[in-house]
Amino acid sequence: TKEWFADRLKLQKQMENEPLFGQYKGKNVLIVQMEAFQEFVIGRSIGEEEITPNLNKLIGQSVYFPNFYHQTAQGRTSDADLLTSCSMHPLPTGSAFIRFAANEFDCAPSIVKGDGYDATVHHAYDGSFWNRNNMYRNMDYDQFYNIKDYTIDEPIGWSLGDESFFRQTVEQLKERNKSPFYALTITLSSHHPYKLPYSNQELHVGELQGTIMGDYLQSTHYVDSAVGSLIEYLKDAGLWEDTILMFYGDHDNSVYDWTLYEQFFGAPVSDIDKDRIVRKVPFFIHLPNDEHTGVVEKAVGQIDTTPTVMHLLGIPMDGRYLMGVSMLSEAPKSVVFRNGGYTDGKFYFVPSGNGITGSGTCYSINGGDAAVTDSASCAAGAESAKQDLNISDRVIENDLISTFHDEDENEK
Ligand code: GP9
Repeated sequence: TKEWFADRLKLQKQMENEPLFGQYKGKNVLIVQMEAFQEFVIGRSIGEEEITPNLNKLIGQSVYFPNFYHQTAQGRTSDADLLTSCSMHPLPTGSAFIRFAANEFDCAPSIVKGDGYDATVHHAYDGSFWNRNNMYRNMDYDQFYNIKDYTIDEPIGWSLGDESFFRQTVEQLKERNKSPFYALTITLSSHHPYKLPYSNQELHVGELQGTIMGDYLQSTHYVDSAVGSLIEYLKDAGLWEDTILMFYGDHDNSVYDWTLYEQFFGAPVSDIDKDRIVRKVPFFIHLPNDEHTGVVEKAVGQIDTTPTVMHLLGIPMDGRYLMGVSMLSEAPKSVVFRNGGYTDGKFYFVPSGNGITGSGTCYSINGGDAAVTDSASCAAGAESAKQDLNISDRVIENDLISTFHDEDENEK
């Protein structure tokens, strides 16, 4: 298992010789994990209205990854957090946040703190949900701002509307007055069942009005306007030009009535497209002064998020046990899904049944098009996906990162 990480480190180290490495050393990092926010709404309109006008504009000023996949399983939002912050796969059953919160992980907050960062996490809900109180303490955050730290002055859905959540979060960061900071913010307003108060339903969804898809589009439109406000709050606080801002969706929206998608797209959806729509969430990075804009088509996943942060901040990954590779690096790597499927951008493998047998359908991908191809083309990739998942499970279930750290310490 440790040899696997030694091999992975070779791939991870490639970023150290690439031009972006350390270009944003010492900048603040603000990460926005958006609840159930899927890629298919980005850049789309309904009637004459853009669903996500603020994100669309910001994406044009950012590095955007349209082929970014969520890799979550039963632990849903907590899996997204584990994948992005700690660069490990979710468990086959349950949530690592609940089952293994006492284990050692190399998560982003503990890494950046070694470089002098103040690390906080912000989520306007009960701190015990997904066992966050315990897990965040273990992840070494300096503070977890939860429901108790927010005034519920905009009641939406489960708790506080994202608009007010962002305003109060920026106030919290201002009040801390620590520089540089690393902050993870987890939104909630677009949580299932997506029912917004009537006064917040600003989109005209036509025939989808009154359906779960119509409600979902309304809620993503609301989140988008909250993001527009977040940008203004950051500018007003004088933080905009000193902050790397990252956005990603945590998981799919659990709307599986495909007739509603077909109604929305105005076209039939094939089986492979269904798989891809469910797994794709947006990911983009806004860099200070709108630097380095563009669309990066490569296939990347949530597990690659913390290595990407390290790439920009110039923090080497030696002695750390992370499974991802920077999305900004040229190093080749595929995206592995918990069901044993994977994609490397050229092929996309959908396992059949429970994924244990290794059989399934192999598709060759050409931009938006996908065609069934010879299963041999996916055999090596599927085998390697299985290995990655086994390694991750073995590490988490046996607290192996703690053992690795002890061994490394003894070897010094
Ligand atoms: C609750 C929130 C929702 O705190 O993060 O989690 P989910 O139900 O989407 O996993």
